[in-house]
Amino acid sequence: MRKRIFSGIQPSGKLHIGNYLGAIKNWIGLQDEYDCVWGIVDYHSMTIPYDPEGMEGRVIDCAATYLAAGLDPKKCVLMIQSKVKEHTELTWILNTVTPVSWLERVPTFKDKSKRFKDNINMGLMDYPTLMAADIILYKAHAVPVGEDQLPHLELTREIVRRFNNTFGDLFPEPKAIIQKGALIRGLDGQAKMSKSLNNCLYIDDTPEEIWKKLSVAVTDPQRIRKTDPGDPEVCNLFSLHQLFSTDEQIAYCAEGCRTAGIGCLQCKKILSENIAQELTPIREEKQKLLNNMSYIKDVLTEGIAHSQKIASKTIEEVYEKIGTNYKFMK
Ligand code: AQP
Repeated sequence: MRKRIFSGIQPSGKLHIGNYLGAIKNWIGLQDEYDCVWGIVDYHSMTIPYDPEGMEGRVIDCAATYLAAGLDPKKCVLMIQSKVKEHTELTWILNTVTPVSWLERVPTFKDKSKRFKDNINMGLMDYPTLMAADIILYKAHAVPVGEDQLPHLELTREIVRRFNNTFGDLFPEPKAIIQKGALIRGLDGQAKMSKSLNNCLYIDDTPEEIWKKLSVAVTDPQRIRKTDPGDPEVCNLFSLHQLFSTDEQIAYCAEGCRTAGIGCLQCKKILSENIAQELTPIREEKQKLLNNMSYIKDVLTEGIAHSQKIASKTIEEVYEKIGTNYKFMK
């Protein structure tokens, strides 16, 4: 029996290279080793203000991006969270063992409460409990996550411990799989790249758009003129070079930056070409997929049916543990 993994992305906008490098690209490498369930976690995306009319389009876009980037439905399961009702049902049950104080201290809740002052809703606070339900519904042993999601996963582990201690052992404590690209900063070099911040390079961006954004992106703030030597270690774009460029190009840019041998624009040009080279086939494949909606529908229908089977079995076990498997009703 292969170990199971669950992870997902919320369809809160177009997916960016943080989602690609911190999640999808790593998931591709895990498909052969683990029994993988990849979700489009639409209920998570309702925790900040959103456009209901655009939800369907964003879900389709997310599915097409997963497939175009290389997630293979012959090797993994692709599903939509809201279509397997046990995700929210289990969330309620987990809510009863999750102290409010655990949720109040989550960094994302603190950050988003500041950013969305007019909409500090219960869902925003309860996001990690829904995430815990997403994962343990499939009894996942591991979760590939970016660094930003680590506090959430730690909370999942605490919730699992609480549940198992209260009702008896049922769920494994999922471990984090942290891989390359664990934290991609926005092009302003400040916060992490986020769909809800205007700081993204999207997986869909054309070579022209990539160049337009990179040409004005923040580098080493101390390097004002081309003749100033810079420090690649503090340059946000250098960290992207390490994920997109060859060893020779990385060495060339690092040396050129330190000695002021090359300017930031030269360095950005190399990076821009490499990113475009990696993203263009994905963008083109995605376009083809979007013209073949019946295929996307079939993949998701099959994935949802598969997920449903696992979820139904787990929730029956949960009923048994929590005392709601009423024999007199049988
Ligand atoms: N900047 C990032 N660097 C590395 N990994 C990232 N991930 C997201 N942003 C980065 C990884 O993508 C997966 C799912 O992310 P998500 O979109 O569901 O949630 P999010 O992190 O809240 O994404 P955004 O873009 O910040 O969305 P908004 O702005 O709508 O809240 C996770 O594995 C995550 O680590």
